[in-house]
Amino acid sequence: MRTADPMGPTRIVPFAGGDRSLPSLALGGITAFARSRPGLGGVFRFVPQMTELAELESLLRSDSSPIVLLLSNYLWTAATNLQASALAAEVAPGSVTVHGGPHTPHYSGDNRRYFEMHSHVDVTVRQEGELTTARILSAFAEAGRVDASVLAALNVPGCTVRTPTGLHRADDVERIDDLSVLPSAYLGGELSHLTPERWMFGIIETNRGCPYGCTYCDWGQATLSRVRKFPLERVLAEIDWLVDHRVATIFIADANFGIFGRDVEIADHIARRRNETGYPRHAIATFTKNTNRHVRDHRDLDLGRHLGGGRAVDADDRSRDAVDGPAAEHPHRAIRGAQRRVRGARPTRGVRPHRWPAGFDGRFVPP
Ligand code: B12
Ligand code: SF4
Repeated sequence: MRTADPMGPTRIVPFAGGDRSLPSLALGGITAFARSRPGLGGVFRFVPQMTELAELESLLRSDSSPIVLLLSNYLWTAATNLQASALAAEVAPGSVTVHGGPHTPHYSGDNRRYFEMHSHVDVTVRQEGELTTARILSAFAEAGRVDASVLAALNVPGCTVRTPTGLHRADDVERIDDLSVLPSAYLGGELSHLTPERWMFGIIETNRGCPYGCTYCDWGQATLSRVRKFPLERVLAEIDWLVDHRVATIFIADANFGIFGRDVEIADHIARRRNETGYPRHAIATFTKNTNRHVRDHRDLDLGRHLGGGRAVDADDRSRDAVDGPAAEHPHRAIRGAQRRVRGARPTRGVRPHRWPAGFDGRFVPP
């Protein structure tokens, strides 16, 4: 049986591997929410988010009692996260590794192979992670032990769990309808220790979900879903936090920025703060495609200029070309066409190129 160290609270270790300049907003939100749940703060000790393997290794070697390792898998973190997961299993046996995020295979066949290939993966989580992680920790707290089988016995939604008798795949988790229940990772200080002024991006979500269902897309595992909004005051406060912490680029993670009228106010806020302070230096958004009423209606206001002085916003220029151009009936064809016209950017298949900092290879060394 996997049992937590009876001498002290079990450590919860959020890890997004590889690069300090790319902390995981997802994990920040997940730990902020878990901390806010009654009872969990007293039972577990939340270690600040880590991005480097060496840091995790020194934590594990200094105290090898079992941990709950939360891993946020994106294309750029997945390989290091697997190393981290293997390390925890080796150095701190009895730990439970929880893999979530868009790069964690969630179709059942792919998911099964993932477990087969990586014997140190204990739990995978599909879709939004806040409720599921809080439920996982509550289950451990109630059972009085850190043991993946507890999650299978309780059939915790959204999880696939390795048990001694095989994999247990629970049903999908319900979507979080009211996003105001989620505390902000930035405002709650979950990421402050990771030197924000050196981040490549400060990501903000103003809403979640996408009403469309392009087959190749896994936008936050929330395609074909109702778009849910974060409270406007929170969005503006997060922008202020990023500006005050001199984060160079704000990346709006929405699938369809501009779909709501209030998005003009958000863009305006970014531009106003930039004019006052010089930050953010850049803002990047992916604009609403098929329904671009607000982008078009507000062309006089120029959403691009609002987002930060026009020339700072490369994504917006492409998008305006896209909504103006004859190819506007298909967002991706339009965007590819626009790419050819904007700053000599080379067209790519299906994915918009960003203007990466010179030498960008997935890692970013701040100047
Ligand atoms: C910001 C972003 C980037 C930034 C990353 C900056 C950074 N600091 O991380 C940059 C610009 C670098 C980037 C690059 C790319 N990206 Co990108 N990006 C995004 C974006 C817009 C937001 C990600 C995000 O933070 N969202 C906010 C968080 C809160 O939401 P979330 O990720 O959905 O997380 C939830 C769940 O997944 C889950 N979860 C996440 N982690 C964990 C962990 C645990 C333990 C649990 C339980 C749950 C859990 O809970 C979270 C909260 O509910 C997403 C699209 C989107 N909106 O999700 C694409 C996305 C992640 N990117 C994608 C792609 C394809 C790319 C590129 C490959 C594109 C390209 N060809 O250049 C490159 C990769 C470059 C490289 N060299 O590695 C894909 C998927 C990639 C993948 N499998 O990881 C996405 C999903 C977009 C899509 N087309 O579907 N990207
Ligand atoms: S519109 Fe964009 S975000 Fe939505 S499903 Fe299609 S590609 Fe994904």
